[in-house]
Amino acid sequence: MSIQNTISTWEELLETAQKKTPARRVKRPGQSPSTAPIPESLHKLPPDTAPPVLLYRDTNSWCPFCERVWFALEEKEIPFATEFIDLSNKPKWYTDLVPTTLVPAAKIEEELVYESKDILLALEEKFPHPALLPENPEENAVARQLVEEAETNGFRNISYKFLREAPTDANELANLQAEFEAKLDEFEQALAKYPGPYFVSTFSLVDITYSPHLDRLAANLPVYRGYHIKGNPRFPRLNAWFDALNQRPAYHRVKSDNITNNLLLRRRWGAEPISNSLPLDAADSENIQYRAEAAERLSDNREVAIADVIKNSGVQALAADGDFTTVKDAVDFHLRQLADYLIHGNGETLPGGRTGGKNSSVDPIFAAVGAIAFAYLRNRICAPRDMSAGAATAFRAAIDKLLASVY
Ligand SMILES: N[C@@H](CCC(=O)N[C@@H](CS)C(=O)NCC(=O)O)C(=O)O
Repeated sequence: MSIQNTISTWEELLETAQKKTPARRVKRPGQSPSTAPIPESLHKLPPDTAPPVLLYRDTNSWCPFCERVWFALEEKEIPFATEFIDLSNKPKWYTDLVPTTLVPAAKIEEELVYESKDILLALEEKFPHPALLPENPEENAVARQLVEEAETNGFRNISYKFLREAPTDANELANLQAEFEAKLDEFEQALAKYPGPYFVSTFSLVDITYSPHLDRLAANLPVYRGYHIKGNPRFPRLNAWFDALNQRPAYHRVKSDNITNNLLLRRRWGAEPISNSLPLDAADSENIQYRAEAAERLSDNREVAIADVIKNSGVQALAADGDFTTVKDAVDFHLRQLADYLIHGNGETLPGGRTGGKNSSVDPIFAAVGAIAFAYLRNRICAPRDMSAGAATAFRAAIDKLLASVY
């Protein structure tokens, strides 16, 4: 029996994965990104009706300001369509349309709004239920004030400085850290003012406004500064706030995973990691829903994934006499192995293209293509651009497991 036949076909893998998860995306052939999420509430629209909101956001889904708007749309269950803007090559129609030329922008019932804060407030006005600002007028005013202050209180500048600047001496770094911690102390105090884990007594635009930045910092600071927000006893309320966010399904749809955030910092700003990434969240890695979602994504979008690996990972160098068939077969096999492992877990796959049996041999070229494909995809996938953060974590954890047994 040939190696290729020892693992299910793509069609079988897709069918099994789809039985295990309702998660689906829209395919966008020939476009970037190659898939797009489907808003949770889209099914509420009558057929052939345009969604009331069109969100303009970045193609890579890295933009924290876009994440705010997406988070609010999902929380408020507003059906929306998305137009992706390539920030490295913004189309003229976009720069003509939006005075700042930045993302996000939105058309809300045909009216253009830009600046994340203004979009959030406009959504609140046009779609008041469920409310993301407190009903109580006094508390409502406090929440609005906190949303305003998020743009002016210097928190983003101070945190970016601490995270990204390359200080010349230890004192300077200690000062940046102290300034940053003083800002987090202010959050602790703000979070103490109302009952419950959020900034005001209900989940609100304040939480939405801060979550993308605090999330990125919590992922990046341990790796780039050796500094931990999560688990830090100085910030118990902030930690309880993260835990509370984690209970919200909408948050899981829109957030990035730690590795995406870490890679972004290295690729976008050339930051040098000083320690390894945080361990992959074990609960997400083992979560059968996330594993099935990752397998579904890979199986459904396999043509794009395989073409990308072949074109960009370097595996082409392993093609003997320019014959790519073997390389392509090896990539195809290993990705099916990955999808199969995600669906079935341990014991269902033969690692590394072994033909079976205790002393079976490994074809080193076949295994090398697999190892490259796995290592490439581990860093290639990006959440939530390609799949949810939980699925991306399960995907990377499965790759680690398979990589450990390629040879
Ligand atoms: N204050 C703006 C900031 C938006 C922003 O900085 N967007 C970035 C992406 S994260 C952008 O559009 N960058 C493209 C550029 O600078 O040309 C908001 O809150 O919406």
